Amino acid sequence: MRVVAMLPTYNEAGAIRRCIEQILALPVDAGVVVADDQSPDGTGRIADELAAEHPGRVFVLHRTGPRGRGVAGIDGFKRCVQLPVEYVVEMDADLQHDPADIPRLVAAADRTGAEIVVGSRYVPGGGEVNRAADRRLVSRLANGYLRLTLGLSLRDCSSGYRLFRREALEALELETMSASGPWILQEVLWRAKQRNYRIIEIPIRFQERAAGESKLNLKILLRSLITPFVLRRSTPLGGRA
Ligand SMILES: Nc1nc2c(ncn2[C@@H]2O[C@H](COP(=O)(O)OP(=O)(O)O)[C@@H](O)[C@H]2O)c(=O)[nH]1
Ligand SMILES: [Mg+2]
Repeated sequence: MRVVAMLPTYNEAGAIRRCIEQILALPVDAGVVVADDQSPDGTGRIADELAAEHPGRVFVLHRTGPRGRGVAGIDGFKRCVQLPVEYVVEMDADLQHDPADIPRLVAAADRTGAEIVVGSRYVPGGGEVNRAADRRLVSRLANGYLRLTLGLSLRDCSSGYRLFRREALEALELETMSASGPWILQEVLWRAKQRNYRIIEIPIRFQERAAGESKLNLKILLRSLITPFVLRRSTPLGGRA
């Protein structure tokens, strides 16, 4: 396997099968790690079925204890870096991130040698498809703010669709990350910046959800917005991205 996709899941029964099947059918040799938090809708069971259908290519973590996009993502990453792959891709399991973009993420990393390739909504050619104007505006504003407060030159700081070189991901010291929720996305960028990683962006079209519900809420948004200050306090001297 050349690349493994890490899918954090909570109640994604409506999309998980199609998402995984599309990843496995790609022209790159790809596997999947699912990090499920005991989804009440049976997402974990569907993932287990796929693991049985594709032995050695689909792995499922059934997490116990506190749930969250952050902690689940870290556990998923830890499983991924144990696999002999070149690249790890994190993405939503709800098909808002199109699996067909994975080969372009891989090609960009191959071409540039960058440690991280971000699937970006805010570079030319990228965007959001069929999304409500208010959600688009919130994403935009939050992004501009995160860019400034994290001190990054990245256009899309809250994209959950990103590729990492496996060794570079491992070197971020996953076990010492603290974010429990989706603000893990910013913590990872912050660590990458401190290590002077090269982060590049390629355009993606972010889709509206076809099934299931977003877990994003006001509390998560506010927590994400204070994250840069929490990170700065813990590690004041960042390098340059
Ligand atoms: N394991 C796990 N996954 C989660 C949790 N919250 C969200 N996710 C997953 O993280 C991804 C992004 O979440 P989503 O609600 O789609 O965020 P949005 O795209 O910003 O609306 C999806 O695959 C979710 O199923 C959680 O608490 N635990
Ligand atoms: Mg989503």
